[in-house]
Amino acid sequence: MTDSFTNSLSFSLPNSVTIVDKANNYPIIYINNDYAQAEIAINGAHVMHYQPKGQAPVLWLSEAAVFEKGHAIRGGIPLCWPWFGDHSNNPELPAHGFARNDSFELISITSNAQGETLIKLHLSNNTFNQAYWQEAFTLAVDITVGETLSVAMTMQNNSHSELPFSSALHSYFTISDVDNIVVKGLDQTAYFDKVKSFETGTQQGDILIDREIDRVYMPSNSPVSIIDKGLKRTLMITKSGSQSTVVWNPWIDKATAMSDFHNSGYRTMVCIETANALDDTIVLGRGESHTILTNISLEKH
Ligand code: TA6
Repeated sequence: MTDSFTNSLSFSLPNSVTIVDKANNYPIIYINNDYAQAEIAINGAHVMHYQPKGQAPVLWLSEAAVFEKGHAIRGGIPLCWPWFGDHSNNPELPAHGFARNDSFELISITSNAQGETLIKLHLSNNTFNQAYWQEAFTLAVDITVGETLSVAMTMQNNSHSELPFSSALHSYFTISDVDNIVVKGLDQTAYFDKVKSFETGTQQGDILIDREIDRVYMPSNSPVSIIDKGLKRTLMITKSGSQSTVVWNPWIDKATAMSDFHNSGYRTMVCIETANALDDTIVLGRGESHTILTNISLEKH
């Protein structure tokens, strides 16, 4: 039986794709192609699961995640837009903007000649986001599920003046345990340490996760990798349209304080976020657009 959402589409789905409500009016795109299984919530255009064939899941998802409109899913790849972190002028506004909580329009789902699944979703001004942002915009999200997971977010300024946008593809990665991994690729990179009131520092060598870490590394446009001895694999994150990379693990106290973050979850996750954060804010003139892209792949040891 096809879901009512599927029946409402103006296009037919590839055989490797179904769409089913996970909760009331909360459709999820389920993909099972030759390369991987993946799950994408249409709400928030949120990739919540990506698991290459024969591998453990690549993206981490909290056991306490909440699936309801207006609440960001804890895990996967939340879209932080049109601002990253707290709003610079109004702390009342939702952290990380509204895109991750908003209802996107599903534009197309196709398979390419290589058997990858391509998903396109759009967001523009609506009654929900008008409360937070009154400027005209479009936000296009293009997701490719294959041997590599690719997520591209294209923001367009349709207003009559230039506008600043900060953003992040806030990727949560599954690891075997914080004791088993190192993060490579940011050696000698400057960072702002949000745990120490944005104190600056320079990364010395690989990053070990042995306490709360919340750092914005910049300028950072090189590949970052998570070497996981426990899962005997390396996760590789490459990107474009981004000069800042955020590394985050809440550790015990912050994880316990978040109701949608299961308490021991901090041990099996780390965020490596492809961002336009802090001084890497993008200023777009009238009609201009910018794309931020992250590519995620893995190598077995
Ligand atoms: O990207 C790291 C961060 O900005 C942390 O400071 C923490 O707030 C995290 O994002 C999660 O934010 P959220 O609003 O999803 O709980």
